[in-house]
Amino acid sequence: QTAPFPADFLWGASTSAYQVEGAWNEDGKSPSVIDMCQHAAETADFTVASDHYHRVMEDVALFAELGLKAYRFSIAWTRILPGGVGEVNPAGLAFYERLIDELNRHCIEPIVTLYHFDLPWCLEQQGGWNNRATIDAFVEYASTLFTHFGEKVRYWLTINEQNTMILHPGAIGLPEGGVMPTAKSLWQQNHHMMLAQARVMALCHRLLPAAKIGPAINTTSMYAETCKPEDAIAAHNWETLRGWNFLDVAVHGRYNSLAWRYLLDRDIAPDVAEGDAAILLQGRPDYVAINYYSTATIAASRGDASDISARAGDQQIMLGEPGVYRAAENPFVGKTQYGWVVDPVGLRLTLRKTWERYNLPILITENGIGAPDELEAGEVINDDYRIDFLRQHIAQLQLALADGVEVIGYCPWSAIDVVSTHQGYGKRYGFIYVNRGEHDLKDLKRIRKQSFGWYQQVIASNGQS
Ligand code: BGP
Repeated sequence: QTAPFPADFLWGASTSAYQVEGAWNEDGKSPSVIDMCQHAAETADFTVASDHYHRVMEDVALFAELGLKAYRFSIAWTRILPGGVGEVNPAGLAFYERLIDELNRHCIEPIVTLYHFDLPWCLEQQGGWNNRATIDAFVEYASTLFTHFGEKVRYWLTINEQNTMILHPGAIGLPEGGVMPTAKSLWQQNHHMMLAQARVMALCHRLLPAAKIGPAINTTSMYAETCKPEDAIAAHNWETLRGWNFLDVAVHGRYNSLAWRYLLDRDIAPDVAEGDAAILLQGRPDYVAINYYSTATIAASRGDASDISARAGDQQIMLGEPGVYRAAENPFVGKTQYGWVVDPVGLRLTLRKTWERYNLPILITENGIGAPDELEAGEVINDDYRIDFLRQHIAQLQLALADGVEVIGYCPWSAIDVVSTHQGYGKRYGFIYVNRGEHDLKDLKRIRKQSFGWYQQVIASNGQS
């Protein structure tokens, strides 16, 4: 039994500023933490990326041809407030104004992420998210955007994948010479981001009553490896710690009690100042955004280092946590060539659980498959695997709609090829190919992949293709 997609369903696609724009030091932009990270020498860095900054009109024209109803992108804080706070950079505002105006002109709904991994480096040098002053800085930055773009943007996202930043900081990159922060420091940063998010949601509602704002977490369901009760407990623990913990604070304004216990038991709970509890209660999201790629399968911990799987370095791969869970294999799902579990049914399950838990509309802000994507003769990119992947996920999304889940949009990652967080251009996700190598920029030409024409049909038929 399936349900039709709502007439105003937001068929979209996603990118983030630092992965697509390039122009990393142009027109007054200051460096972000990403610009100061050490990147693997064999993969592309983020200085040029897909050169979207210089080709924004051409790219939006392609998004319009694709038929997008929505485009989810992030704004680079470092273009708007190069000092983190204080003076506004008119050139930064002007760039996003052009982008937003052009999207609106094509009736493409802009969905704006305020912050996608790229904290201004100057703030990082003052302690970054460990410093409570960064909360005020984020509110000031958000307020600048709400004031400037409030008339033109209806959908806002606060922080992209806060859980990835806290649980897998190494996957995004550590600033040059940086050491991995301690767990205590990471959970303190998390607390400050939670406070910042709550204040920004409240501010949005006050300044822009017609706008909608929500968090964007990498959410996924966890399966127990067996029907052994201890495996079920481990899966429940990890699902809570990795996902619900973050959304519960955003939606209910208080920490999840299981997660808080976990932090207390390990002496890594954040310091909470007087008044923080009230701040967390200030802002309630209008919707929940989820980035969904994979599920994970979890077994009871053995309580020692053998819990940690030998594979490392990928935020989507659950590695194990001694005393909490052990990562297990699932014989019923597939895998991408990067080892990411492919589980379309898991999307339906995750949507159902998220809906049941929060009863808020859900926007899917990322979903997709990374692959090398070969450019063949005649400028053909045959990415049938992407079509298969997305088709199967859309089918499950449609079943979730029939289950009664309110899903308002689907924005696969990514609208156009972007630099992968740590695997360069060897791993692409876009509907539009960008002709560049890891270090050889070639001509950066935009070429429609096979999936472009397919997704065009999906959108044109409102999900019937
Ligand atoms: C998400 C991030 C994105 C994006 C995507 C794919 O976690 O929000 O920024 O990059 O994953 O990941 P990757 O680039 O590591 O393949």
